[in-house]
Amino acid sequence: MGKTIVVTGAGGFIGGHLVARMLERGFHVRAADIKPLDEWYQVHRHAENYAGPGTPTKLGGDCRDFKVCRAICRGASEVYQLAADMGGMGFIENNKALCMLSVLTNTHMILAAQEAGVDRFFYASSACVYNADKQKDPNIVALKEADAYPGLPEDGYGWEKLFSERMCRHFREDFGISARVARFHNVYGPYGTWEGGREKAPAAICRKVIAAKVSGKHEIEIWGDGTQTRSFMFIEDCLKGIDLITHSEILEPINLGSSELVSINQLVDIAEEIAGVKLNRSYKLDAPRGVAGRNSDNTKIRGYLGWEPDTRLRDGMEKTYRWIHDQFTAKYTAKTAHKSSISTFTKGSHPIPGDGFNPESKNMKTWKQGIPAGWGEAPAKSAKGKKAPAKRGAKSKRPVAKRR
Ligand code: NAD
Ligand code: GDC
Repeated sequence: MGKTIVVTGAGGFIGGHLVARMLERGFHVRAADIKPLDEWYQVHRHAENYAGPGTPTKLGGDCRDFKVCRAICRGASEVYQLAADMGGMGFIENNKALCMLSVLTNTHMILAAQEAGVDRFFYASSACVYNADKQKDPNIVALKEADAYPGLPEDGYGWEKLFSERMCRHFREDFGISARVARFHNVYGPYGTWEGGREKAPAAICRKVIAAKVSGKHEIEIWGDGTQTRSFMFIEDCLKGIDLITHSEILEPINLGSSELVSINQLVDIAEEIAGVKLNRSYKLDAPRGVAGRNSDNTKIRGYLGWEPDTRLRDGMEKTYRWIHDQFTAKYTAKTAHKSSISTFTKGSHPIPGDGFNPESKNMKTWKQGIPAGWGEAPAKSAKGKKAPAKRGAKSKRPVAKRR
């Protein structure tokens, strides 16, 4: 048996593809994800799968738990840290605390990888680390790596990524781990999130166009005014880039993204053309919108590798559309198609002055997701005469701010 490779977030979009790639190459793969196996986009039976509750391994796949990280990293040659609680703009704008909790996963994984003495540790960062002031114009100048500083990243998710990039750097400098970091720019393709609230624009637009076609109601709702610009990277390019960067001597965080800039209106044009329909467009201006413009400056990656992501958006979208179409028609009919667009996160959040709650947060009750599995509450019963320890989450006497 060859090398042992660890992929976390393996039940997700990029992780599922990466496990497939590693198995094709004959490696022994440990695949971990917090989700139960039946919710993974791709389950590879030849991998050693560590999944959420109710699935084969006793240990589970929650990488916030150091025990899990240690077990999956033992004896491994390479670790790909992709696990993160994340999604498209709808999710990350309204769930900043959950996004930030991913630092726990990143921290435990790099500690475990360091302890295991791995040859390579790959960390999936994001274009969301870039300074917001440099992304205020749809006709954006493409972002080069230095534009991450001075730090003003996407609130919540971007700070988590920037902090964790920095941690990789200091673990490398101080402890010698061979860490490599890529800043992914919006990745799309088959076997990823296409409904439910965490989906990103390429999948969301495909789904909306398919719903319009299937239902015969030729309308589409677009978040923002449609002039905002992005570049989108096809999954095959992402996988190639991960491989090249991991096995390179590139020590700094580097862009891994397409430089084909389009507006969201143009993205809709492409999906309509693939579907062979023309839809009436409406624009939801209070929806999560993110930055006005974002593109990847690929000077560095071309310089280092003589390569950059080059799949044409039209070609990648065709493959993505076909896959989502199959998923959609397996689940919805003409009568039920409208239900596919019911998402929990259709409103953008607003900065909160002072010390308040985010009134649009839909996950007020899920903060406990940050407590690693197995760190149960202290037993309620106590020895006779002794005061029982306070339960975690028990009501404190301290006054708490009221929800607005
Ligand atoms: P995804 O949401 O499809 O996959 C992430 C997976 O991580 C999910 O399956 C989730 O269940 C899992 N996860 C969350 N918390 C976990 C935990 N505590 N333990 C184990 N697993 C956990 O996302 P993706 O698109 O495949 O993204 C993979 C990585 O790439 C993430 O780190 C993400 O931040 C980064 N990234 C992605 C994009 C993109 O456009 N897809 C862009 C920039 C960065
Ligand atoms: O969600 P996203 O793909 O994330 O949105 C791109 C743009 O498309 C936004 O301006 C959004 O308002 C617009 N949009 C229009 N309609 C829709 O129906 C829709 N759904 C969605 N989701 N968007 C719509 C992403 C992050 C990722 C990741 C990458 C890195 O930001 O969400 O987590 O890190 O960036 O590049 P985007 O590109 O803003």
